[in-house]
Amino acid sequence: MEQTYIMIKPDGVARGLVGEIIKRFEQRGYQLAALELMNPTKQLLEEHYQDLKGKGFFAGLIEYMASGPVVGMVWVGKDVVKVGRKMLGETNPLASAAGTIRGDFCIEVGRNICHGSDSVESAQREIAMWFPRGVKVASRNTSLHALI
Ligand code: 3AN
Repeated sequence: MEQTYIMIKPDGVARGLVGEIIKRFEQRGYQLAALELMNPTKQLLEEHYQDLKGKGFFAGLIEYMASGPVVGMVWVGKDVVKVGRKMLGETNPLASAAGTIRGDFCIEVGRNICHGSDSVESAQREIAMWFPRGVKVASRNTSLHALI
């Protein structure tokens, strides 16, 4: 089953949006497979955002991400990478539709509440990086979701 890495950034945690974000993924029908509140090192954040190293906002992004605890999660289910990104909204919150997390809760690209893997390959890389001890997906009572 497909997995994705979703991270609630320091602003999302500070604003008390952890429960709201978990609720949306649960209600959609996805399964939570791992969750950790942590204070990531700059080294881990630089590795996570390695593709953005050349960008002018990179140093500020690392500072902000290291400024407080984040909540890292692995969510599992059908097409969860693509659908998870849709649920998050666009990178720029102002371009995000109402009903998405960014569209409902923020207006600044530099404070956009959450991260979601952008492909199945990135998800595998990010899950291995953030949950190095591995993730075990419990079998689920599928009768709840059998018709979905
Ligand atoms: P996404 O998080 O939607 O996949 P990326 O990977 O392009 O978007 O950017 C990663 C993070 O970098 C964003 N979530 C945002 O916090 C930050 N970021 C992206 N573009 C900008 C920008 N123009 N100015 C400031 N921060 C940015």
